[in-house]
Amino acid sequence: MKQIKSLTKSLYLTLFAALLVIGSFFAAADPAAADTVTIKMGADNGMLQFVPAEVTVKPGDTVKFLVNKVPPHNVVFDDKAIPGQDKALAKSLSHPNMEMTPGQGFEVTIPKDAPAGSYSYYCAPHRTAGMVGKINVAG
Ligand SMILES: [Cu+2]
Repeated sequence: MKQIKSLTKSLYLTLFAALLVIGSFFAAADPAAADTVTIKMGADNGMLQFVPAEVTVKPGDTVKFLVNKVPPHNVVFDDKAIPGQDKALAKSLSHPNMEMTPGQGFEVTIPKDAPAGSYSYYCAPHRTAGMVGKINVAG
Protein backbone atom coordinates (compact mmCIF):
# COMPACT_ATOMS: atom_id res chain seq x y z
CA MET A 1 0.00 0.00 0.00
CA LYS A 2 2.86 2.34 0.93
CA GLN A 3 4.55 1.52 -2.33
CA ILE A 4 1.46 2.43 -4.32
CA LYS A 5 1.20 5.73 -2.45
CA SER A 6 4.79 6.70 -3.18
CA LEU A 7 4.41 5.59 -6.79
CA THR A 8 1.32 7.80 -7.13
CA LYS A 9 3.19 10.68 -5.55
CA SER A 10 6.14 10.40 -7.92
CA LEU A 11 3.72 10.14 -10.83
CA TYR A 12 2.11 13.39 -9.78
CA LEU A 13 5.51 15.03 -9.44
CA THR A 14 6.49 13.85 -12.91
CA LEU A 15 3.24 15.16 -14.36
CA PHE A 16 3.68 18.48 -12.58
CA ALA A 17 7.25 18.83 -13.92
CA ALA A 18 6.03 18.02 -17.43
CA LEU A 19 3.33 20.68 -17.19
CA LEU A 20 5.92 23.23 -16.07
CA VAL A 21 8.11 22.41 -19.06
CA ILE A 22 5.18 22.65 -21.48
CA GLY A 23 4.01 25.88 -19.87
CA SER A 24 7.40 27.53 -20.12
CA PHE A 25 7.58 26.49 -23.78
CA PHE A 26 4.40 28.41 -24.55
CA ALA A 27 5.54 31.38 -22.49
CA ALA A 28 8.84 31.45 -24.40
CA ALA A 29 7.09 31.13 -27.75
CA ASP A 30 4.71 34.00 -27.06
CA PRO A 31 6.96 37.03 -27.76
CA ALA A 32 7.58 35.71 -31.28
CA ALA A 33 3.86 35.33 -31.96
CA ALA A 34 2.69 36.67 -35.29
CA ASP A 35 0.73 39.90 -35.41
CA THR A 36 -1.92 41.13 -37.82
CA VAL A 37 -2.05 44.71 -39.08
CA THR A 38 -5.02 46.08 -40.98
CA ILE A 39 -4.72 48.44 -43.96
CA LYS A 40 -7.84 50.18 -45.19
CA MET A 41 -8.31 50.44 -48.95
CA GLY A 42 -9.81 53.87 -49.56
CA ALA A 43 -9.53 56.54 -46.87
CA ASP A 44 -12.50 57.40 -44.64
CA ASN A 45 -12.80 60.73 -46.52
CA GLY A 46 -13.07 58.93 -49.87
CA MET A 47 -9.51 59.58 -51.03
CA LEU A 48 -7.87 56.87 -53.15
CA GLN A 49 -5.32 55.86 -50.55
CA PHE A 50 -4.14 52.94 -48.47
CA VAL A 51 -4.45 53.81 -44.77
CA PRO A 52 -1.92 53.65 -43.30
CA ALA A 53 0.18 53.95 -46.46
CA GLU A 54 3.24 52.59 -44.69
CA VAL A 55 3.46 49.84 -42.06
CA THR A 56 6.28 47.87 -40.47
CA VAL A 57 5.85 44.16 -39.82
CA LYS A 58 8.04 41.15 -39.14
CA PRO A 59 8.30 37.91 -41.10
CA GLY A 60 5.33 35.67 -40.27
CA ASP A 61 2.98 38.60 -39.65
CA THR A 62 -0.26 39.00 -41.55
CA VAL A 63 -1.43 42.12 -43.35
CA LYS A 64 -5.19 42.36 -43.67
CA PHE A 65 -6.42 44.54 -46.54
CA LEU A 66 -9.95 45.75 -45.98
CA VAL A 67 -12.20 47.48 -48.53
CA ASN A 68 -13.27 50.78 -46.98
CA LYS A 69 -14.27 53.37 -49.59
CA VAL A 70 -14.44 53.85 -53.37
CA PRO A 71 -13.89 50.25 -54.56
CA PRO A 72 -12.87 48.33 -56.58
CA HIS A 73 -9.36 47.86 -55.18
CA ASN A 74 -6.64 45.30 -55.42
CA VAL A 75 -3.03 44.91 -54.29
CA VAL A 76 -0.14 44.31 -56.67
CA PHE A 77 3.43 44.13 -55.39
CA ASP A 78 5.91 45.71 -57.73
CA ASP A 79 8.69 43.17 -58.32
CA LYS A 80 11.07 46.02 -59.10
CA ALA A 81 10.39 47.55 -55.69
CA ILE A 82 10.79 44.62 -53.30
CA PRO A 83 14.03 43.11 -51.89
CA GLY A 84 15.92 41.07 -54.47
CA GLN A 85 13.46 42.15 -57.17
CA ASP A 86 11.97 38.70 -56.64
CA LYS A 87 9.22 38.19 -59.24
CA ALA A 88 7.91 34.96 -57.68
CA LEU A 89 7.69 36.57 -54.24
CA ALA A 90 5.96 39.67 -55.63
CA LYS A 91 3.42 37.44 -57.38
CA SER A 92 2.77 35.31 -54.29
CA LEU A 93 2.14 38.41 -52.15
CA SER A 94 -0.13 40.08 -54.69
CA HIS A 95 -3.92 39.91 -54.80
CA PRO A 96 -4.85 40.94 -58.36
CA ASN A 97 -8.57 40.14 -57.98
CA MET A 98 -10.73 43.24 -57.58
CA GLU A 99 -12.41 43.59 -54.23
CA MET A 100 -15.79 45.32 -54.41
CA THR A 101 -17.50 45.03 -51.04
CA PRO A 102 -16.82 47.44 -48.18
CA GLY A 103 -16.01 45.55 -45.01
CA GLN A 104 -14.55 42.64 -46.92
CA GLY A 105 -10.99 41.98 -47.96
CA PHE A 106 -8.13 39.53 -47.91
CA GLU A 107 -5.06 38.66 -45.92
CA VAL A 108 -1.45 38.56 -47.02
CA THR A 109 0.95 36.63 -44.79
CA ILE A 110 4.57 37.72 -44.96
CA PRO A 111 6.60 34.50 -45.36
CA LYS A 112 8.84 33.62 -42.42
CA ASP A 113 11.82 33.61 -44.79
CA ALA A 114 10.93 36.93 -46.45
CA PRO A 115 14.02 39.14 -46.74
CA ALA A 116 14.03 42.34 -44.69
CA GLY A 117 13.44 45.58 -46.54
CA SER A 118 10.72 47.67 -48.07
CA TYR A 119 8.00 46.18 -50.25
CA SER A 120 6.09 48.62 -52.46
CA TYR A 121 2.65 47.81 -53.79
CA TYR A 122 -0.16 49.58 -55.57
CA CYS A 123 -3.83 49.31 -56.45
CA ALA A 124 -3.91 48.65 -60.20
CA PRO A 125 -6.96 50.76 -61.13
CA HIS A 126 -5.90 53.65 -58.88
CA ARG A 127 -2.13 53.59 -59.20
CA THR A 128 -1.98 56.79 -61.24
CA ALA A 129 -4.26 58.46 -58.68
CA GLY A 130 -1.58 57.75 -56.08
CA MET A 131 -3.03 54.68 -54.40
CA VAL A 132 0.30 53.15 -53.43
CA GLY A 133 1.66 51.69 -50.22
CA LYS A 134 4.75 50.30 -48.58
CA ILE A 135 5.31 47.43 -46.17
CA ASN A 136 8.61 47.45 -44.30
CA VAL A 137 9.65 43.97 -43.22
CA ALA A 138 11.92 44.18 -40.19
CA GLY A 139 15.04 42.02 -40.09
CU1 LIG B 1 -7.96 51.20 -55.50
